[in-house]
Amino acid sequence: RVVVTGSGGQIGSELVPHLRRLYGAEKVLATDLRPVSGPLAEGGPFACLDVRDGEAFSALVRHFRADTVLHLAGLLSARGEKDVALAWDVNVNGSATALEVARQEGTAFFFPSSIAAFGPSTPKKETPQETLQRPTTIYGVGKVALELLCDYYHLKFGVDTRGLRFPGLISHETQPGGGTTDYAVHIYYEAVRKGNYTSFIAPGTFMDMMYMADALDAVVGLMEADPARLVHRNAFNISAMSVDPEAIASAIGKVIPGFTIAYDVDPLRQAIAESWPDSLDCSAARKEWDFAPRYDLETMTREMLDRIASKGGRAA
Ligand code: VAH
Repeated sequence: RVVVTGSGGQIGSELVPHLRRLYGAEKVLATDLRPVSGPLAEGGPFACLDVRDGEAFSALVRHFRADTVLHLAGLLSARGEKDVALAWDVNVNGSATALEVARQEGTAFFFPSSIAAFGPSTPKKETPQETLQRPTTIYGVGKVALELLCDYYHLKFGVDTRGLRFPGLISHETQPGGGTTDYAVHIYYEAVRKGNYTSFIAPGTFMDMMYMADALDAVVGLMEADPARLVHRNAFNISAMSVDPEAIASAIGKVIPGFTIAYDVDPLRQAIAESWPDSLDCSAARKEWDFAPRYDLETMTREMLDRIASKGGRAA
């Protein structure tokens, strides 16, 4: 029985229905700071929750008899730079509260780390699973803090903590809000709507990306993995591709001939992108729990454009 925080976000809005299909709707309690509508609310149990409220959080987990907390609530990288105090309060205090609830209520705990947990002094190509982590965003600082705290809670209290360093996630259900990799989602919507896109990230800026379907499989694959195989826990490097705006534009052009890309670089998000790795080494995830993404740039592009076109180009 699973409690998911941040259920209305880019990952949560697809992970909750995915888990309900896998485990049964009544086994997955979706929570978010604000009420949600549609499938999330109608498809199974929902409750409002501010993850910083430990009392309310513990009560929800206890009454739902949860055995797992999947904690997704948080602010993304660019938004965090605009409100550092809020980013720290939600991403660190909120996540530390969630982890303490997991310890008190005896549940397993999933934490979403990110390629943002690395910084400019980290090796950029084939970034190792274990390496220097000196991120230069408040979002990244929070991710490293929680990676360390989750490993500590496992070591000290035996909490079954597990995490993934997500790359940029590309999806067609719910738009990400305030992320640096959001360009890689917007470009698909604009390609369907207008046949062109103006990117806020410069050509030649490579970042790890992955289709949302592979991210959902990775969460389930990790949480269901045999703990005896896990050498690492918080958090595994995972990625499906290392791309820049030009590569995505070229893949789109093969499906929508005449698609054009232009550039109007946003200095804030460009600087964040340049502080992150170009490509991750995902060998630990492959070895310890058989991580194997199914989508590459071409298959993801075809499916993204099909799904967005079938929605009439509207975001969720
Ligand atoms: C962001 N999409 O851009 C998130 C993610 C890897 C990037 O953490 O902030």
